[in-house]
Amino acid sequence: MAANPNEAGADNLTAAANDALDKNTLDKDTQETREWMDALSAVIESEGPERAHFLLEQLLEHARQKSIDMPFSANTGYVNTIEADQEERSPGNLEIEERLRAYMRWNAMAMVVKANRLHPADGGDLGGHIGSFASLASMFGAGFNHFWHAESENHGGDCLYIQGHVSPGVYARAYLEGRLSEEQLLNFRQEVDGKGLSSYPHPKLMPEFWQFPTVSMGLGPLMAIYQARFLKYLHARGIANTENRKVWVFCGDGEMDEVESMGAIGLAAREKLDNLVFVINCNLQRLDGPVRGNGKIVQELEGEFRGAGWNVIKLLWGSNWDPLLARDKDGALRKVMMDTLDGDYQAMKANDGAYVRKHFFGQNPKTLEMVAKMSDDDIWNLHRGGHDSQKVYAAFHSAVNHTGQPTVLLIKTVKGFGMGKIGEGKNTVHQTKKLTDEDIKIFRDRFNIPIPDSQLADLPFYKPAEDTPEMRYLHERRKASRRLLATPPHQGG
Ligand SMILES: Cc1ncc(C[n+]2csc(CCOP(=O)(O)OP(=O)(O)O)c2C)c(N)n1
Ligand SMILES: [Mg+2]
Repeated sequence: MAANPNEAGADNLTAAANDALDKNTLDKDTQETREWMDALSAVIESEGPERAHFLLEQLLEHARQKSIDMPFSANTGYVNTIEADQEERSPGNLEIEERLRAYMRWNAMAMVVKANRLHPADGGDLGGHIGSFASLASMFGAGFNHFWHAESENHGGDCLYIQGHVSPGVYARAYLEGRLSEEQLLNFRQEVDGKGLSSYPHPKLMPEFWQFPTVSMGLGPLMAIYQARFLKYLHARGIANTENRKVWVFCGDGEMDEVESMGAIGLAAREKLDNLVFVINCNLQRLDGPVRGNGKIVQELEGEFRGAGWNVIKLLWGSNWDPLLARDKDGALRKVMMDTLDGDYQAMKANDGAYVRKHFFGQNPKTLEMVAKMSDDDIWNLHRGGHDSQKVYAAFHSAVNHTGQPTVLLIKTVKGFGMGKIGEGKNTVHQTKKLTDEDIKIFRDRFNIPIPDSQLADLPFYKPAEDTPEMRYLHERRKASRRLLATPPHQGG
């Protein structure tokens, strides 16, 4: 028997498993433990994770039958649930989608900044938030372009519960589509004579646009569960064909702390509401600070939802992490990912590539070595999963095809993504509504918005000509939403 459990066969074990062995002072037979671990490693390597999962399920079931007391963890590693080689590929033109997204980011920002400039009588502090939509833009893009069904003769339409304070992003898309005018954008948050736009989704003020009111926070997730239940009821009773209709809910990670947000998740699982998709935008921040400085909100939510019986899909890391993870044979990188707490992740995003090298990869000589040939800029460009359109597409695809359970997508992003030093990962970003000329210039350059310096002071909205590939693509996607795929009834798609 090896005196130290880590002496023999250590290469076969992940760093986390070694760590677990180190901590396990109750281990009466380390050799036997290692044999079990080695056997599992061999199955994972030769037959893949699905087979390993199956065998573990069998063992657990067997143990349950034998009445063994089994503490159970509902958590998986701090990595993407969908393996890189299992991703469904997006059929879209990702380059065009990115450019369209850039215009929407610009117009959403301009709408909020102009509203505060134009209406100083309101204290120059009108609501509407730039940072939240900035973190969500890729998810809306995937939904509008590829998944959400508009109401049509073939389909009752999907139901969308949109996080209230990201309304500028939805208005920005509708503006490009020609469904809202510039005058309306200029009246954002000024509900004047029917010409303005409501701050938050408001079906009474804008009945042709919004389906459901979602502010105060917590109401969207709670109402959506009952909506999904009701759709199932209508179908089961033969009152309406709601078979293909989905209910999508967008919520903030801070919003999940409202008691209403998770108040009915047990019901959703019990009723097998596979017509329900929760998308939780885990930017790790709320109004003025971190959601969990000393913890991990994604892991916490994963445990709660899986414990309640939901299908959980985590999307944490963008595609350029894939080669690093593929090289992470002994799990050193995965362990750093798991050990780093949310407060530290936010400190990384509020700094730069050199800081990430030192404080993230520097936690272990092996991970530091992994990025030795990468520049600080390369390291900085290792994005979180929610900013990777391909991976967002794959996560949405997996969610809509899951049967028998509701699905929650836990998608990690950066609040204020692309806003640079004024926004990214800053505690103050939620309230950032006044940008200096220099900030605006940086924003324009970051997203290549074709507005010349001479016009920047006016902060014009931007819309490409109708015959450009971008606009043709946008209109084609909206039409497609009425045929088979994509887009909600009264909203931007
Ligand atoms: C019940 C309730 N309390 C407070 C607010 C004010 N409020 C609007 S957004 C926000 C923070 C939201 O944080 P999070 O849910 O993480 O969303 P994010 O903007 O980060 O996506 C707060 C406190 C509200 N709308 N509703
Ligand atoms: Mg948040």
